[in-house]
Amino acid sequence: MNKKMWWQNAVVYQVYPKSFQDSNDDGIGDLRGIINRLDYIEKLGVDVIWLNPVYKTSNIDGGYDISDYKSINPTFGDMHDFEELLGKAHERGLKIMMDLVVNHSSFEHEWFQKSISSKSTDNKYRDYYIWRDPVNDHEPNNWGSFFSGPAWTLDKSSGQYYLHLFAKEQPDLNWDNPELRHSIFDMMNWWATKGIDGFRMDVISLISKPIGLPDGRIHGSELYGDAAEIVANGPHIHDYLTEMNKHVLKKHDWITVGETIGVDTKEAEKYANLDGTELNMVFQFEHVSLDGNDNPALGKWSDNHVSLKKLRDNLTKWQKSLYGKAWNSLYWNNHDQPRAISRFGNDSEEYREVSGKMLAALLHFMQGTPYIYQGEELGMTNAGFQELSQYKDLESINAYEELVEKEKLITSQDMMTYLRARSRDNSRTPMQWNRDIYAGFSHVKPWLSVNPNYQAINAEDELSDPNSLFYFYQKLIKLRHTLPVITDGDFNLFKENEEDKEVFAYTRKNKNETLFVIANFTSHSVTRQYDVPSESKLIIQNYPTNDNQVLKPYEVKVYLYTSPSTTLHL
Ligand code: ISL
Ligand code: CA
Repeated sequence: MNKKMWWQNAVVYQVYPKSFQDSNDDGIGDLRGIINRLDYIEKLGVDVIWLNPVYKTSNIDGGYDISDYKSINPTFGDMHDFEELLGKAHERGLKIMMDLVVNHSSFEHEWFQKSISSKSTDNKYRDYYIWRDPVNDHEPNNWGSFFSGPAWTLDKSSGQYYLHLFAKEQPDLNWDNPELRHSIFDMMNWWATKGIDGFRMDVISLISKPIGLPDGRIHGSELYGDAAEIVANGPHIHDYLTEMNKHVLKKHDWITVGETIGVDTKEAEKYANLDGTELNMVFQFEHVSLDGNDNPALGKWSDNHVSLKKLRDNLTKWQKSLYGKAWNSLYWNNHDQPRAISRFGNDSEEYREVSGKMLAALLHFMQGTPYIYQGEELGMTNAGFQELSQYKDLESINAYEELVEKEKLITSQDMMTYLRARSRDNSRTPMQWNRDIYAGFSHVKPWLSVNPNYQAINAEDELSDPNSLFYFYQKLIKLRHTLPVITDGDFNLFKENEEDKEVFAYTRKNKNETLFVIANFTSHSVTRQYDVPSESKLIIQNYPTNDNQVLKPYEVKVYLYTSPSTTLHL
């Protein structure tokens, strides 16, 4: 694959339908709500909308527990609404990428209902899931679930355990069964006939389980073994994706991105190789795992701030390692991660907007396909919940029970602090459209509390302010669409930047163009001198004035140098 693919020049906007726009006043976002907001998404200028799951679901895990892959969650609408959304998006030149959740299904899925009904060898569905006999009256191995507790649940009637890396209502599918794999490929091709434009593949790095299902490592005082570590990038993962590519992906001009827990740059080179034999790109987790708790038993639960050096080293490694070999996806946050500004920037009134612009520019000038999570373009911040009862996400609720109540590893107060910093609900609060009650998301009380800061942070206000974060994102997207160097240039840190604790500065360079991206990561002014050719043009900045060598708090400046022989049409 040598020519540039359309998705290499695209920007994706992620919509979490439950929290985007409620159209029928039940407090829950829906497909009609998204249709009603297509103008807004089009105005931002993105190319693709990624929809988090919209399928029929048992609603245990925000739709990641699908009970029917071919029907729409009735709370969100029906298949006609979906087709209308797809049609209207296409009319505007917007593509739609769906979520594919096939590491597991819901326990209510027909396949699992048949699977659990009998362990007889005539029951072909038994082998669609992962069943094992007890070992010494216990679970078959020590794996813990991502959502606390063991990764195995006993089915009393058959005396066997089934595996669920996530909640017990999310049994893992057995990808070693060829018939299961083909059922999934058929379902994907069925969605292709509807005209969708691709898939984001949920925890796809976990589908090939290790032979013999060996115990995982136990970190610190943890109760269970680490399943993710031992399952990720299993023995047949690349065979299964190559097979999927042959039966499905290569037939369609799609965008595909694998959500790949446990993937390093070497593995990513396989998943997202530029020959196009597997997926287009992956979501890697390294840069959002650098600020975990120092106590390994607490994992992601912390309120640590990553140092600039660690973050820069990591992002630089991904930029350099994949260059010319595989394709990156670029993201600061999503429906599982806290809000970018609260985590990596500064969500105080004074610096929220300016730090949001700095983070946006830093990411959007890198190589890869950028993903904007709904509300990020407005500078939405973490939820700030004070009460445990405000949280709705099972990961947060279960973690509180396990770490505070059961294991007594930390105090309730500390856990509340960690939830405020890291809970997935931080990014799931309703989209802030305007200053009306419930931020214009709904006329009734939404399923999850609205962030009280919607009076200060909302789409309507930003659309009427030419200097808003919204228009800054719009400009970044336009620049990507106009300047080839953003898509194809190489990446280098400024040499003197490698140990810098305050500034992140890099270049992107192709034959004709060089970009110089310089960002102050701190809330104070700093002075730096970098060699930027004097003919360079300042193409974007987040302050009204430019003091050359002085970088104001969270200031970002991006210069473009064009070799004299070319003319640019900006
Ligand atoms: O965000 C996480 C880090 O702790 C995990 O909670 C998350 O479950 C993991 O990143 C996998 O995410 C995906 O699969 C889950 C689903 O709950 C997430 O929303 C989804 O993005 C199970 O389907
Ligand atoms: Ca609704």
